[in-house]
Amino acid sequence: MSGWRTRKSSPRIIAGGASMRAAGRRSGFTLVEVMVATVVVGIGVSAALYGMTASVSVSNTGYEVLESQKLAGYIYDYCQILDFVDPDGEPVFGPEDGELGIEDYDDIDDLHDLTLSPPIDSNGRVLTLMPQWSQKIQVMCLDPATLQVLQNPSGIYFLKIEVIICNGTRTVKKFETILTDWI
Ligand SMILES: [Ca+2]
Ligand SMILES: [Ca+2]
Repeated sequence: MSGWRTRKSSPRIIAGGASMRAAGRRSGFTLVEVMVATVVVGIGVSAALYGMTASVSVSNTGYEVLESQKLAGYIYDYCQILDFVDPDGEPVFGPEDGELGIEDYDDIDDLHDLTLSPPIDSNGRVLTLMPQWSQKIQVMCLDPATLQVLQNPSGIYFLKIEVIICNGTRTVKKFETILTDWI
């Protein structure tokens, strides 16, 4: 009897062991399944990182445009406190004799071909916290009738002020405006 029990019990153990191994195969993962899952997760992480990078880039671009508008606005405001034509002596296009820097400039065309880095605010104060930014200024005289650039202006003319805002070596935005002393 005991031999019978032994023989009879043995298949149950074997069957049980086979059942456990089968269950182990069902609940585990094959190498291929693990590799596929790794690839899928990798693609998902890459997509998420790309989305974050694109978002940061757009955010930085928006910030730079706003900063450039502000810095260009400072130059146009600063022009409002300068004279249209030099008030002293014989006016020339560009700085007159003895005007060595922005602190000496008193008419708008003195700013021609000037690069300010760090930039200035609308009162001429240097923005020391923005050392990587710059304001590049070009001033042109325009014929009021044709708006063409005058090489040798005389009489009444408009002034076109071009301001290019750079962040480091990169140009962020270019601005233009036309000023007149008619009004
Ligand atoms: Ca001048
Ligand atoms: Ca001047």
